Amino acid sequence: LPNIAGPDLATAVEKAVAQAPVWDFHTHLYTPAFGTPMGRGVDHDPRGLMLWGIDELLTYHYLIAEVLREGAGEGLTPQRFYSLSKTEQADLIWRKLFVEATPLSEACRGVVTTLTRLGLDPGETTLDAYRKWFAEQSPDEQIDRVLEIAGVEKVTMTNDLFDGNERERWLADADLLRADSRFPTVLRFDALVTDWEHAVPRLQSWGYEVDQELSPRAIDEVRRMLEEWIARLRPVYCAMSLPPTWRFPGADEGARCLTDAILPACGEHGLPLALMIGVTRQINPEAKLAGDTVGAADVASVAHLCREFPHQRFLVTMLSRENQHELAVTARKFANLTPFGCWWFLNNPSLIDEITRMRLELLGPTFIPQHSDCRVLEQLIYKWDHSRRAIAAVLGDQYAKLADAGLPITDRMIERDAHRLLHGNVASLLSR
Ligand code: REL
Ligand code: ZN
Repeated sequence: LPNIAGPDLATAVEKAVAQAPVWDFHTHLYTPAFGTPMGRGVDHDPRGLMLWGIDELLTYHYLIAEVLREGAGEGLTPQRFYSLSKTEQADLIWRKLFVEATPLSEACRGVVTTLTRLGLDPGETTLDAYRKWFAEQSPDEQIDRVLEIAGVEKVTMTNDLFDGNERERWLADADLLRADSRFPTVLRFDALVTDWEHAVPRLQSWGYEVDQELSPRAIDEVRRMLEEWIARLRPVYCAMSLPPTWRFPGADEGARCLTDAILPACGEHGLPLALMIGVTRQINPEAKLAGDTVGAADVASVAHLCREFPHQRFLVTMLSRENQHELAVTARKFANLTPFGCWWFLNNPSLIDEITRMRLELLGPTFIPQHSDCRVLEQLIYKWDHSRRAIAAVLGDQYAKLADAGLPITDRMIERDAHRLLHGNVASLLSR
């Protein structure tokens, strides 16, 4: 087999990574079956969960955080921003971040990439032309189009037990599960571990006999609830996001919920548990979804968990840059731990580059380099476009070093690794 070297090597890697189908491990995307606020040929549902189109793209909370900075000089406050209609918010964001300023940030550049790859001119001064184009699309066709452009095969959802809107939809429609096999489900339940106090009245209102003390009876009831929702959703894994203060072992009700109800349920059904650690919610509550921040968390807690539950698969992403090295080293110690993604504030090319290099050097191909965390369908286009480029650059450099070390690099190798990193590792972890 031919040995590829020099510029040909970089090109071959870029091509293989660009073409490998993606299994996106974590998103907040939905299908039209969950309702959608807009689109040709559907009943509009203002509370629908499937977000897509230009107004949603522009009112992404990453961009809200940015417009609150740009607009502060002319008196824009979070209260004032949120008092506007969605259309007005999008108009304001377009004007402040794209017309009156150069869209230099990663989240802004993402909108430019997305519009361009949809065949639209990203240089419009108003949103009229974009709105007209999106209004002509049907949500189903748009899903097909976006998955095709982005090269994404599976879009793993986040199905949150504590989201009342989504919960009602699952209870009302048993067929939701069969809606679209490209969108696997995930059972998410942060509050069981992070906020037991407020979880109790919610669970009680749903008919579970739980108490603040988390009595043995309450543990059984949490188990019963998890069993019911696992049966209803058939999730590919269970998930939680946790604050930087989270510690394991712990003595509080949340820690007991984890060890006595959640992990036994995962064990029973062979479900991996994903932990997203390091988010401090609402550091600036007025900014709402744009008001969450990052804090360095405790990797030793992850190690303890992996040691105490050796048969449980853990998929872990951490939000702070400071935790990345220790997490990768910990994964060398525990084969039941797989690091995934460059989450949220880490989803920037410079940080993806650094983190992916570190992981590749420490773990070889045994990790999941990226997930998109998209909230709006079309974001798949830019998140994967930008991430693929960053991953290809890192992989290309690593092959060049391997070639220098004396190993001929072949197309077969490159394709195998690109496929593994973008798809295969997720598929095999979720089907084990
Ligand atoms: O799943 C999560 O907890 C986070 O990814 C989200 O809460 C966050 O707002 C998301 O949009 C970040 O990318
Ligand atoms: Zn997320």
